[in-house]
Amino acid sequence: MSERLEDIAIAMVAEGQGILAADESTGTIKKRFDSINVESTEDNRRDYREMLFRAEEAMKNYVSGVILFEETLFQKGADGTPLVDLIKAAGAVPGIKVDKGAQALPGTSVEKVTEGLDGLRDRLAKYHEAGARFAKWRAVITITEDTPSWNCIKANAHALARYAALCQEAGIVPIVEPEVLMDGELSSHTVDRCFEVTEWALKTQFAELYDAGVNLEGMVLKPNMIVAGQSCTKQASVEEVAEKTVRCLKSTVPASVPGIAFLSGGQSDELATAHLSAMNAMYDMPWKLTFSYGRALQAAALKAWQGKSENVAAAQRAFAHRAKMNGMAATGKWNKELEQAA
Ligand code: 5MM
Repeated sequence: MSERLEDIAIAMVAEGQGILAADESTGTIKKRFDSINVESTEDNRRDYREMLFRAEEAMKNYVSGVILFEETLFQKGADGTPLVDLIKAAGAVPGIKVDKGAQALPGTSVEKVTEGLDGLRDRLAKYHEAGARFAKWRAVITITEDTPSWNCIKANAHALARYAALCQEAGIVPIVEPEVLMDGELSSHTVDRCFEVTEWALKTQFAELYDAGVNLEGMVLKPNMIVAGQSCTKQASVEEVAEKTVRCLKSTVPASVPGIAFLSGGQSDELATAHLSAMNAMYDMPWKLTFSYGRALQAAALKAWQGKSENVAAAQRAFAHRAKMNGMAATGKWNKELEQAA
């Protein structure tokens, strides 16, 4: 693999492929395992993720990169093979979540700022040595009647830009993820409010990236789509989400960014696929538009697995199906009949 940042970024958004977000932190993976009554032990986490990375059909054809939690980057499979080697053998790029999570922003009751810059330069050197060639940092922006505040938008954009510059210095491609939340208790906002806030966050983000000297050709953006909040009574159609998302991105993301890989954010598996496919089918864009899904790629596989070795093949098939559907969406070729046929 070439070591130029630009080439790594292009490989991460290769035609018909996308990124598997398997970087659930300890608390989040516990929640996922609780939903199938599996205890979150180190071995169970290893078995689950090893199962995904050994799902050859999905990994070789539709997965360009995998975001790992630190534990997984240094973990070995049951037979002693480092999990990173499984990812590389499938032709995908290993990546690492480097943020230390979103913490309460002083002076507000709901807003958060993502932490983790202290000591990041040293950690990045260690991650590069272990094989990671891209990284991820996620900021969360909450919409309420009074938020987001400028303080929240600015603090998160600034931290993301400092993180991105440190990554590039270490030979690691930064995924920049400013997520405007669609789920949670405070999520009754309209699709237009999501547009307005996302546009604000992304405009601020690219100004900060410019100030920090980040090479836009050596990064990938991971944004939310423009959707109504989960508890809003008026949900937008697939076409409206596609139109508003592309319009928002065209007005904020420079053409020098090679690719945009969406988060799913709590959308159902099928809607996350349908939205991505509609954008790619309906619009010409200067960047690649693909997926970097966590829940929308893993939910079916997790449910099929149930923590049992006899379910591994079925879970891998479920993962391969979802990965294929999203791979097709990344070229605008998905349709509902493909789901039904499966
Ligand atoms: C896989 O989940 C990632 C880690 O979340 P925590 O730090 O909360 O454990 C998360 O950042 C994820 O990569 C993005 O939210 C995209 O995942 P979804 O499920 O929104 O597609």
